[in-house]
Amino acid sequence: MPVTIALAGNPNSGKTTMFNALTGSSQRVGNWPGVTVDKKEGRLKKYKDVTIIDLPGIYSLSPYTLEEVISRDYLVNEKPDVIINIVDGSNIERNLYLTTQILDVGIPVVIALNMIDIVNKSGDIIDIKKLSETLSCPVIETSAQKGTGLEALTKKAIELAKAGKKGTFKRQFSKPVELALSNIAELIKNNVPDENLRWYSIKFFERDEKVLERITLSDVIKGKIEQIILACEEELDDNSASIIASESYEYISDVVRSYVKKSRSGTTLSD
Ligand code: GDP
Ligand code: K
Ligand code: MG
Repeated sequence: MPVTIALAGNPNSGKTTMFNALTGSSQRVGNWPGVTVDKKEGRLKKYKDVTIIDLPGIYSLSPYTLEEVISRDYLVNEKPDVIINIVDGSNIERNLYLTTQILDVGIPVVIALNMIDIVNKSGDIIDIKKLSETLSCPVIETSAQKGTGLEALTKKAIELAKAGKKGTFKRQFSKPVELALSNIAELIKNNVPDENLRWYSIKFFERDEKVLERITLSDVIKGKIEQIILACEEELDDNSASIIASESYEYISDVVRSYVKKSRSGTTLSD
């Protein structure tokens, strides 16, 4: 069975190094449709039927930059079988912002906790098991530069792709937001793919224009969604997109506080 793996991660997380290590000389560079951003594709070494797509380096899946739009369109519309999310372990808190958004999409994800050589040298300790449980996805320690962990990473990615199960991650937003999301989900569930329902509910809640353009809903439904959003905005006294962003940062900082122990000043593990 042919498998397509997408590599996604922040700039400087080691994506190019990882892509080169995984694909060797089998790379082809083209363009994403209609734009001049490079699209790199390759075959996984020793696996002729495994294609790896290198997505542009991004900090989030918001609709604001060309790179973000390319990445989200690819993940949501083209649907790779599995996503390898490269996380710079030495900058974990910043990198996890993109991770939560990738997990929301609903495609199976494996996290490559990269730069693990730097993490280990620094003496920081990341509780991989707890992190993996919390995010409901496998976390594999890698050093793209030294070539460690890559075999385990690709093995896990192929295994998930072949199992064909959708992601099960569901972070809890605050009660008013969860209520709004489930009401929105009820209204849009016949218009969007099942596996992406959570993603679309969040995007509708954020009034994400790119999504509003793509998914056709009746004016009545649109009006109902707007009422749901307005009620939540009134209750939380903030606009919907910034509610999602600030609750995301809170969630990530909780995760990091619980599962990452910094070696030096300012230990982040609570007590
Ligand atoms: P990209 O922007 O995500 O494509 O990142 P690059 O692959 O260009 O990597 C950024 C820098 O980090 C380069 O200098 C790499 O050699 C280095 N790098 C990548 N992966 C690792 C790793 O696992 N450990 C260490 N120590 N350095 C790495
Ligand atoms: K770079
Ligand atoms: Mg790069």
